[in-house]
Amino acid sequence: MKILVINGPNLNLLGIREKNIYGENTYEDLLLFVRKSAAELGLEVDFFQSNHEGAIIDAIQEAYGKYDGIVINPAGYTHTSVAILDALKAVNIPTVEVHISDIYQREEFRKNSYVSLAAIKTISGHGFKGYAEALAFLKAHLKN
Ligand code: CA2
Repeated sequence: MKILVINGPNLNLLGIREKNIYGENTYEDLLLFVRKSAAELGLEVDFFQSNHEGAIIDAIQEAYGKYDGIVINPAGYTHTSVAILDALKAVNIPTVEVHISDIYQREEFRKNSYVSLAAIKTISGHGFKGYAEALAFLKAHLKN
């Protein structure tokens, strides 16, 4: 099973600022953690990170026919992007949405997620572990 892990804007800066919200670990640490979790589950993973909405949409479109599942942390675009929602709906690849922080316990504007409308599950506030949980959920979902 092949899974594409997509991370949105500013997540490449993890571990640099806002450590109280997103933790001490860097984006490279996140990739190592997700790669290890995927190997333990017997899943193949590829990664994509971009600060640009259109590039994320291109990556979702290009995933069609190549990936069995998507794990996406759309970061700030979670709360604004109908276009990313539409792309996920268009390719119809089982998608789990992940947020490192708990978007429901922060500012009001973070409580709305457009991407949730296309996701089979949303995992929020579990830190990096949320990505491993997303992979396990996709594996179980794809087996059925
Ligand atoms: O909790 C999450 O994973 C978020 O998707 C992270 C986004 C935020 O806009 C969402 O509401 C929740 C922000 C990612 C920004 O990451 C930073 C990393 C280092 C320094 C500053 C921001």
